[in-house]
Amino acid sequence: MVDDKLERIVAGRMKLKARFEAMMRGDGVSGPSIADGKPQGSGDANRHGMPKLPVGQTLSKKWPVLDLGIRPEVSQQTFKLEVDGAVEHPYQLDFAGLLALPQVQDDSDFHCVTTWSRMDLRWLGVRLCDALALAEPRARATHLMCHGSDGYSTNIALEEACKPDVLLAHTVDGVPLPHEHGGPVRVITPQLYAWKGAKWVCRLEVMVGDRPGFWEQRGYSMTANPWRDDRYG
Ligand SMILES: Nc1nc2c(c(=O)[nH]1)N[C@H]1C(S)=C(S)[C@@H](COP(=O)(O)O)O[C@H]1N2
Ligand SMILES: [Mo]
Repeated sequence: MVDDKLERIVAGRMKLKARFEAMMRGDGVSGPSIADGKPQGSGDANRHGMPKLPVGQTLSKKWPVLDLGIRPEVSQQTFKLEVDGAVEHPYQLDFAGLLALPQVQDDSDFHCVTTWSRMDLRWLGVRLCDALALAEPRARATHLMCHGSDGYSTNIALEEACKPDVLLAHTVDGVPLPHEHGGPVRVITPQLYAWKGAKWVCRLEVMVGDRPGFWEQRGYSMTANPWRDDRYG
């Protein structure tokens, strides 16, 4: 980790943090916030007395695989992530580049809109916010489209994308993220339904304004908050 890169991350993070804290407060400049200010249901340590499972969810001991049935040929050797769109500094990251960024371990839960939840997965990866900060999202940027190399896409608000438990994850429960679960690298969004986390992530497209991704075009919720049973429409 070279020092100037770290400085850029820290400076970028502080700028983004101030911006999205203001958005969460609903400062009247960026419009009303759709994000919750407090972490909800994100791993045992962060559950803050919330019920263990959001309404309508069932605990699953197994970890089902849910995707479009297309398994792209991507490995740690061929992994490439583009960060582009409404940013000052578009850039690319390979797997070594991802490992060179600050690594974060976090325990969190995984809620699928099809009603199963997996609890207390131990993830290792890079904060999505750090990866975005390096690109410096433009002042007018509001949302992010995450693309998977199977052609999948899903949209999230930047204030959700910048929550500290949203990771570009490469390791789960001590092992490299299995390919069927989106390895080598996927996004996880513990405070939103799991479809908001792109498996085999290959592109982070920063956007000015919102646009529906794959499931959102088919009637899934733009916001996807499990604690509000915010599944469809
Ligand atoms: N690239 C990609 N990411 C994806 C999907 C997909 O089809 N393609 N499915 C989503 C859905 S609907 C869910 S519930 C989770 C499932 O992740 P899992 O297969 O690891 O359980 O991945 C999400 N991310
Ligand atoms: Mo899902």
